[in-house]
Amino acid sequence: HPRGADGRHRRVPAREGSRQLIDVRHEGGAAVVTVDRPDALNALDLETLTALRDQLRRLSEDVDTKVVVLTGAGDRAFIAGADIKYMSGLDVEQAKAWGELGHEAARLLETMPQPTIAAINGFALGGGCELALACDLRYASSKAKLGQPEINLGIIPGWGGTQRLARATTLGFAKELILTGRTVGADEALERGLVNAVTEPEDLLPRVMETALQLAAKSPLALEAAKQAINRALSGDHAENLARESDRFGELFASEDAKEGLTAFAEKREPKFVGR
Ligand code: DAK
Repeated sequence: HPRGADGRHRRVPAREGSRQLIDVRHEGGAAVVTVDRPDALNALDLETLTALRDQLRRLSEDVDTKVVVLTGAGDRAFIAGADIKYMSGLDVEQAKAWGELGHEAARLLETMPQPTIAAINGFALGGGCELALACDLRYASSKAKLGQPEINLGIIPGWGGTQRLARATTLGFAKELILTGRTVGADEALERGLVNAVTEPEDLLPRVMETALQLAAKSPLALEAAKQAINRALSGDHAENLARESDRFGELFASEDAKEGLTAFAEKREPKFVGR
């Protein structure tokens, strides 16, 4: 059993019973996914991360979900990281599998057809910062604290942090945060491009939902094409990526949505997109 025979680890599901560790609420085309382990500052253990991965996989295939919002329960944490108590019992093989599970969740956020938004309502540390980095957009409460403190545990970020933090900000800033383990407040995160915007804590969810519902009204085909094209921006061959952008641009002209969007403009009305 990947969680080991250690009774300390086995207590977790017993204490939490059959309570949902991942809450999914649908609101006008947006799915709000909440990691709900506030007593552990929403740290991800095996059950929680597996449930999160499963929900993200399901939502990525759900045509009625136009946008995915990721957040944490309570007012202290987005996700305080991978569960350190769970990780302390892992051997090398188990740690690799654990790394893959986190990568899968992050990769879903990064590549699912729908836009993904992290609503960072508190601590986003280690694996929590990494999942936020895998989202397309990041909004933070002024109380948020972000960072990759793994170095203080004698490990390194294992769910993409070494790559995505450098891509989202700069190589130098990523090295500073990952090598020193220093955490930053929301304002510094904003200054560095680690988050898109900062709000007062009580304004975070309304602000995120406003953006989510704006996105939900756009053509999902165009959003997906844009997301995929931008995902290539910092990797691969530039000329090839430009050629792909051209192809995708052209292909969209076969869609009802492109006809609708272009026609609605000419007719001075709001477009109504259908996802075809
Ligand atoms: N794991 C487990 N429990 C956690 C936790 C975490 N990451 N963060 C907080 N908690 C728990 C605390 O243990 C405490 O539980 P009880 O002791 O009450 O049972 C409860 O949440 C409240 O936390 P505190 O009492 O500590 O609250 P404070 O306000 O005093 O401090 C804090 C808040 C966020 C500063 C502190 O809790 C903290 O430093 N937490 C750890 C943050 C952290 O280091 N996060 C990074 C985790 S490492 C890999 C795969 C994945 C990863 C790496 C490699 N491979 C496969 C290679 C990912 C690594 C990480 O994410």
